[in-house]
Amino acid sequence: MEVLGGIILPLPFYSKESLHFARTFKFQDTDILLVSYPKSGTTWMQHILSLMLNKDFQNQNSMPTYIRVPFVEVSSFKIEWDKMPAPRLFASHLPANFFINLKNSKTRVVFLVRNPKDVLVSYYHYHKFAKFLPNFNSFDDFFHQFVEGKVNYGSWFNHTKSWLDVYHELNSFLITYEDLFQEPRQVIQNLANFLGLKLEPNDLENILHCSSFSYMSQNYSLNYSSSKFFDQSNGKFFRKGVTGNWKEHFSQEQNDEFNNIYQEELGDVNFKFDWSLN
Ligand code: PPS
Repeated sequence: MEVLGGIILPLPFYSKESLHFARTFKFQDTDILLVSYPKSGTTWMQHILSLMLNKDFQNQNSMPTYIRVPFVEVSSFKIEWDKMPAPRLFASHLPANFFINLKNSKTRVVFLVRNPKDVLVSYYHYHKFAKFLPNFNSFDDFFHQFVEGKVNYGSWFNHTKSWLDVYHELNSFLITYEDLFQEPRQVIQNLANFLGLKLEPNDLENILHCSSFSYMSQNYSLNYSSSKFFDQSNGKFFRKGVTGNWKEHFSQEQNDEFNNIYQEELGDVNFKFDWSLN
């Protein structure tokens, strides 16, 4: 693990240069940027966005999401950004302070957030599965690293506050994993309205079908089941895909500790999320 730009990042994918590239990225008004903390449903939203923009379902379903919606900060992809056709679609897990020049653009920013307790649990399992991330002795060890922000991409709290701070100054749209899970049809329609896209009823049905957990988890091109970066005997990328799984992991003590930290960190934030912390 390396600390780059003030946050911990796993080295094979990032470098000082790649973070500099992200910081100085020249956004175009037609760009669409998906921002999320890891394990918030990013892959799900990458797939939905690319299905919405490119109606060629056959092609979209046979290409990994990280190719169709690349991460701005990942150096291992050699992408000719200038040659991408508009609207360019890309993603980032970085906090908002990396993207100060976004404020001067009309770039559409889709901000995806998930209940941090479920993020923590998903991340914990991901550490067992991803070969490039360290292993933890116990869930409790990981729990403390997470709440202290000592994990890949830093603190969930800082990340979320950073985007909430600038949210109203950007051309942005906030989606929660919980809403998408509860009402995918409505959320996808609202997202299409934000992006100025007209979805025919048939397109909407196709998007709903192809972005379902069962479809994505069984699709060889999407599910990372052959990736050398993952220990396939130790988990699955498409693990559970539900809300509230934290209840099967958190002890009462951990829950109380988390709620206190959440209150300290986000108590003053004037934003009400629709997830349940109890
Ligand atoms: S990453 O590695 O940061 O890009 O991970 P990310 O894609 O953000 O998050 C992975 C979690 O999202 C769940 N997921 C889904 N849930 C419901 N429906 C669909 N279609 C879907 N696709 C991905 C995935 O299962 C991970 O959550 P957990 O809780 O571990 O299952």
